[in-house]
Amino acid sequence: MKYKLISVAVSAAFAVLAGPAVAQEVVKIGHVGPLTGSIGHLGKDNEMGAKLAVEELNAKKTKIGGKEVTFELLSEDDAADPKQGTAAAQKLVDAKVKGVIGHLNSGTTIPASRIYMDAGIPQISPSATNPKYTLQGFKTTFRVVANDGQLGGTLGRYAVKDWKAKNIAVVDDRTAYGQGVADEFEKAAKAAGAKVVGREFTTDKATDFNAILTKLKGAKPDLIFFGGMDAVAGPMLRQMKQLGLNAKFMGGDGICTPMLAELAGDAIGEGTVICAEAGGVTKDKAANMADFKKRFKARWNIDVQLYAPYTYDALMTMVAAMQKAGSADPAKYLPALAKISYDGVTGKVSFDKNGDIKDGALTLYTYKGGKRSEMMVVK
Ligand code: ABU
Repeated sequence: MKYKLISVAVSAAFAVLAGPAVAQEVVKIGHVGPLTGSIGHLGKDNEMGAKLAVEELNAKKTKIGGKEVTFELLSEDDAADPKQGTAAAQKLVDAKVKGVIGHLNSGTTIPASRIYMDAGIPQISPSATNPKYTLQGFKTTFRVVANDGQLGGTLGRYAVKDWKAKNIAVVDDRTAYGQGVADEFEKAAKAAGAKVVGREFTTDKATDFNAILTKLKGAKPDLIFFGGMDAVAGPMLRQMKQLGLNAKFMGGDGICTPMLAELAGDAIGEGTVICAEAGGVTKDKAANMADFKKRFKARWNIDVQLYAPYTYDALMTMVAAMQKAGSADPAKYLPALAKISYDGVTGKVSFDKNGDIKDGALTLYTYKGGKRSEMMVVK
């Protein structure tokens, strides 16, 4: 009994010396993308990029304002649907996240951005490319990739000047992204001297393109540009081959995945499909990107599809701003985020007055031997 009393007294004395236990701050960060549906592979790619960033930050015991914090990723599925996108955004605001990485699609990112803006929560999209996203006058919207103006403009000029296309047809999926990038492409291709011999549209859920492709075949295009995602472009390429429509094929970042080759099968051709990712690393940064891809593969046992490195960098950039401000309070770190200069695996991340990445690059790819193959990085 006497020993027990002494032990209780010693414990109490240590507790007084150590002071009260302080719970470590948990910083919640939201992520949103389509985790289900036809482009679920792209949403999961982004999610894995964000999760890897959080795991690495927690493993190295990251501090904000001199105190160690734990990051928690709250990931939501918007299924690439604008309504589900706004519902997911409200859920994250209610859960009191300190920032959001997402969404993946322009069609979900733009409506969700008003909800984050109203709540004062910074949002960085790693993949939404419609220019309207950052042109709404919101202080909370940022993106770490180039936009559809750069994508469509560069591809339009390349199609005519380098790929020598003369008669071009344009198809889009009527989403904010697909229509936007197709319009920019058409504008640039016409300005470079091409004739647009057909303009058709489909949806982001369509699987049968025979009617529009048959119509376009009659117009004899030497190149078809598609504004949309890989899940639609793959079957479209297969149906072009079945119909004997032997035009070259071009698209923006939405089709520019290793998965496109699987979806298209042998209709992917040898150097007859060109697409562009809305980012890219110059040779001096290539080692960082290669190292990221190795870590990603080691962690998830799968290769990067498209924007996982950009999602990783978006999250790391947000945390760098929190560290600079010494606070995860959105009102305190938002000014630091607007002025940030962060060296990421995708290159330098800093933003212009609208929240668009400064000095954004593009990477042009083609497909050879059933694999995506890099052609060049352009600024
Ligand atoms: N940038 C391509 C895919 C995402 C979007 O809708 O913008």
